[in-house]
Amino acid sequence: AVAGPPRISVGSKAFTESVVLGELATQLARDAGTTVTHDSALGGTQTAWLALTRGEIDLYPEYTGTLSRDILGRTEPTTLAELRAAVAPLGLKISEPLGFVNGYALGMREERAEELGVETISDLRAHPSLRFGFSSEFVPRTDGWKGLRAKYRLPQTEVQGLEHELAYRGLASGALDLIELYTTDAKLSQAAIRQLKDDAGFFPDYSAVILYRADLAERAPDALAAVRRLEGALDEETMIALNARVDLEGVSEPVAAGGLLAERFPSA
Ligand code: PBE
Repeated sequence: AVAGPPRISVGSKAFTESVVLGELATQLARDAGTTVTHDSALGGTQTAWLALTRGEIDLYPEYTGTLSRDILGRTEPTTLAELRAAVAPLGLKISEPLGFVNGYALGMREERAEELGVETISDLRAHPSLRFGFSSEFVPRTDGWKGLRAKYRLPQTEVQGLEHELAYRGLASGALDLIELYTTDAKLSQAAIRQLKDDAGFFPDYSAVILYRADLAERAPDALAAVRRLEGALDEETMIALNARVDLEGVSEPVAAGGLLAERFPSA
């Protein structure tokens, strides 16, 4: 075999935070002397997962709840150890948690929620004509609208699929009454939005982790060690601030990621 410098490929899903996390991993691995391509914003969860299992990418940022429910089809809460055992036969490993949770939640404009007296997801049952706007991946997911409407017996039928980036605008304009939030969305802090209480405990925990191919440990040990510096290194506040750099200030993901690394991970 030709022993060249190691090459790896990082993937990310098509939303701001995933691309930023992919960039953080990419730049850390590059600083460790690895040739890295970032296949950025590949698509939804299933697309990224398929690319990983096929070996088209070596790692991508994922969330424990997404892995458990959407990828592995689990219906009961799973521990990280159980998730690790489930992916090991596929030649995959899971990092330690990066340090923050980006969960799903349902949100309404504060004013509208107040006017209708909606505080919990159960309260939505009394308002069947509300217009919902969800990202297209959320609609069919068992940990998304599909499971939610069954669990809470929600009657709404006006459900529109849209890009998550456009959802907040729909709420603001009044075109939509309710959207699904990602709890680390930068736009959440900007608008007066009420996060409805998940009173039936429907949503699982969505801790951010790096999912990677087990053979990376032999193929590119330095890159893997560098990427794993992200473990425990990103708290919720840091992640929201990174998302804000991109979504509110218009900075590119590579620049936002590079800024954090320069500040927190100055290379030796
Ligand atoms: N989440 C919330 C979604 C998107 C944001 C982390 C649960 C996911 O990527 O699975």
